[in-house]
Amino acid sequence: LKQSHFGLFHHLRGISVVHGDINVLTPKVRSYVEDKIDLCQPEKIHICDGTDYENSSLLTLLQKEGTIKALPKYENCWLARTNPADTARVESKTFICTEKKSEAIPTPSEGVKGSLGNWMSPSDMNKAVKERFTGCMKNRTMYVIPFSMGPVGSPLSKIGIQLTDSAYVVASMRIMTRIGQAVTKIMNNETEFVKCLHSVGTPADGKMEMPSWPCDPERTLILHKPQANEIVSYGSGYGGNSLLGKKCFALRIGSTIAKREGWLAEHMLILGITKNGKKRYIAAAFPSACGKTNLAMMTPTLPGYKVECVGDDIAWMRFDENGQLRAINPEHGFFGVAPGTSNSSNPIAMSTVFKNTIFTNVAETSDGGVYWEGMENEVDESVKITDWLGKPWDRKTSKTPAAHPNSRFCTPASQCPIIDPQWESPEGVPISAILFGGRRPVGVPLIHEAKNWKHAVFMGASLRSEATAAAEHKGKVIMHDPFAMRPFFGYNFGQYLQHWLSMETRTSNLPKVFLVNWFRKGGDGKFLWPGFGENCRVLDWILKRLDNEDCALKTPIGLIPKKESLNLEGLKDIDIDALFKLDAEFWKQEINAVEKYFEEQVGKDLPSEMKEQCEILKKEIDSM
Ligand code: GTP
Ligand code: SPV
Ligand code: MN
Repeated sequence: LKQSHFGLFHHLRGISVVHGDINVLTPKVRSYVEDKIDLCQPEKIHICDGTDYENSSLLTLLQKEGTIKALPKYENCWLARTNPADTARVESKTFICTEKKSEAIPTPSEGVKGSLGNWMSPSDMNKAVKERFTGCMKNRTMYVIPFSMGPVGSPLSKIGIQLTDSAYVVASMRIMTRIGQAVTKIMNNETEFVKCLHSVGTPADGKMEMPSWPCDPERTLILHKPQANEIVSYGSGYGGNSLLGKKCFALRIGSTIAKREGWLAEHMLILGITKNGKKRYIAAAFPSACGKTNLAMMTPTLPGYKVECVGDDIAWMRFDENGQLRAINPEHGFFGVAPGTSNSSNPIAMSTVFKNTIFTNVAETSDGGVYWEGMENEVDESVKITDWLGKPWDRKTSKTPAAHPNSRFCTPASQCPIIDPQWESPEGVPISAILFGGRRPVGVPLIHEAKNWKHAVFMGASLRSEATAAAEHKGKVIMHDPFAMRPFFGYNFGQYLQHWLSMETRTSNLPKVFLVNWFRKGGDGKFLWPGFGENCRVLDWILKRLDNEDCALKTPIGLIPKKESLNLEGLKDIDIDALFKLDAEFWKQEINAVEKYFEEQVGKDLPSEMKEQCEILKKEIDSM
């Protein structure tokens, strides 16, 4: 027998295993892999062990293929440029596959197009998979990535096996999740796992637009089969489309598991905040590109506060035996929006990302570094810039952005200087408050508190926000984005609401819930609130409320800070009246829009409590 670098040479279904040991795979995993080998017909198999040796050989390969280039200004940092047709999640090509359509999505009214997810039947799914995947890995390597969402071995964690033909995906999954030997070591044949199949694909005509970034945008499809704990993703190498542990597993499949098992899988950051030696944890749901990473890593401007980061995108939460809500961050890295990140807005991210990081679709500097909108003060004007498309770019004359608005850094969470000491705690951190938020240029105050749990669920359900570059939506329209989860529900949103409402029966210790809006604008079109580190002033008010301080004023829409209770010390030129102004006309329209949305989009699946909340609010607003 020949000896390879890591053990014995083996074959799976006649295909040679060029790296890793097939004996680490449980019989169930092995049979899943064999099935997909028959379908995809790869040239080679590579079983990921997660070692540094493996990672550096993959990075070398990616360089050779032109997918990434080194950024010599930093330590072990890389720049990837994608095919310009593959730069964000594609929500229109993302489907939940169940026997009955009503399990996956609510039934919209006659003539209305549903916007709470897409459904596909199992037979259509099989057909779509067959069409796209048959032979799709010819001349390519199939990588087998065993990974854990959550600390390896934690009772709250879940395991996945991702098969992919992209080394970029392997290198990114290694940062975003825990992969390799650590995971296979704790698996036995009883261990359940989520099946994740991914291929960047090959266009039907066989012509690859950009050989360094293979993809098939025309036929891209991201499928989820909750009943089988299965994900199938074809045609895209980008972020949430290809790093299947993230949105596909941790949110879409995760939310269906959570519903079954009685917990919550949410699009939320988790932060710890310490004031006068007392520490609390807060979870917050904002839609994509609306400030989670920034809040999770914020540097408080007020003295005496410390913020620490548990996670910046996803929270898995459940009530423990004492009725305390506890959360883990299932991820192991940050896939953060680059533009807007700077030493003034997010110094913590800036001190996290300049080692061991893969940057995607940012601009490049002539001294071997990176550049994006927001870094104007960090890069000398004499330095030449190449934009995300690889073209020369000039600060003064170029009309397009240097970095793609959805360009990202993919960086290990452990490098974050304020990573919370408890961030990998297997039991999770105790959550005292939940925040919802979005981009609302008009009408919505800086902060208000929910009156009770049903109102809190209503607040989440009626969340709206301006569209961003994180998906394919165009323009600055205000979109409904309930719970910041609209693109990520794994099952019928009506049942999701029911699940949230049912939390009231699980504990007598519910977290307090708030809605924040950093993005309200004045008549001059400028943000009324400085945001970023100054958001600690809003967190400070939340802490006061958690201590049951009498600092809240009742309004028709909820509780807002009493005069003087929001600490504005040292802040200049804040138009506090404009930040908190409640306009009856605006709120009438708002509640009407939400009511219409519920009726048209959720219909008979809407829990009656939501309708009741609409009625209560309408009455209160009428008395404004
Ligand atoms: P996803 O990773 O897509 O889920 O996004 P996210 O919610 O983590 O958003 P992120 O923190 O990356 O912020 C996105 C954009 O919003 C960046 O360009 C930020 O600079 C900007 N932003 C974040 N916080 C604030 C704030 O408090 N005020 C203002 N004005 N902008 C902010
Ligand atoms: C988001 O869009 O919410 C993200 C980026 O966090 S992605 O991984 O593409 O989903
Ligand atoms: Mn996100």
